[in-house]
Amino acid sequence: MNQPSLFAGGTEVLLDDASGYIVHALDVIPATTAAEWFARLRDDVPWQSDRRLMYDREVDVPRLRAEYRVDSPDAPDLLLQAVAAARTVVDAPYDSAGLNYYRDEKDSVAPHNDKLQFIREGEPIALLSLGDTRRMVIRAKQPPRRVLKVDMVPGSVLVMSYATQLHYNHGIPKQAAPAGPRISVAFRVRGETAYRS
Ligand SMILES: O=C(O)CCC(=O)C(=O)O
Repeated sequence: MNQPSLFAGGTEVLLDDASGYIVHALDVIPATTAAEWFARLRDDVPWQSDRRLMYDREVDVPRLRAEYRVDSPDAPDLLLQAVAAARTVVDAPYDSAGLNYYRDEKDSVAPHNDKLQFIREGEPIALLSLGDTRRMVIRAKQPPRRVLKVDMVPGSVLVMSYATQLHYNHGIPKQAAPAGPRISVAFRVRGETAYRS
């Protein structure tokens, strides 16, 4: 398993025990770069609005999404730079970038764990944050249901080990306070697993 290296910009270890590790590395890219990447992704990505079944109704997924491969030199240059930045924190052979676009405080992602059938066993997930800060809530599945709250500041990379997906759910709740737009780029190692979750 890849263990995160110490990173000069400041690394907070939020969890490191038998249930896995979660590390938040700040200032992985400079603020000016984070702002530039945010604007380019917002303007250039063909964002998709998805629908999902909720009880007996179809509803909009409350954020926009896109997905790219990043294991080929043909991948968008910005995402190749972004995956290189994430790999300074944890050197996993990332091949997939899942992008989420939260337009305002009403957009969210419900508590979930990543679908492990679509991630190579043992490989960590790395989340690069761009745009406005949103709070992630990470909650243990078992009592006493420990809760971690992480302010996902632009330019940071949050690394969650594979094992944490068995023991914790994570989500970005809607919030009452106004929020500007945010983009997250979730790097995963899909390997030979089915590509799209
Ligand atoms: O936006 C984030 O930082 C979290 C995204 C997420 O949980 C996911 O893509 O599965």
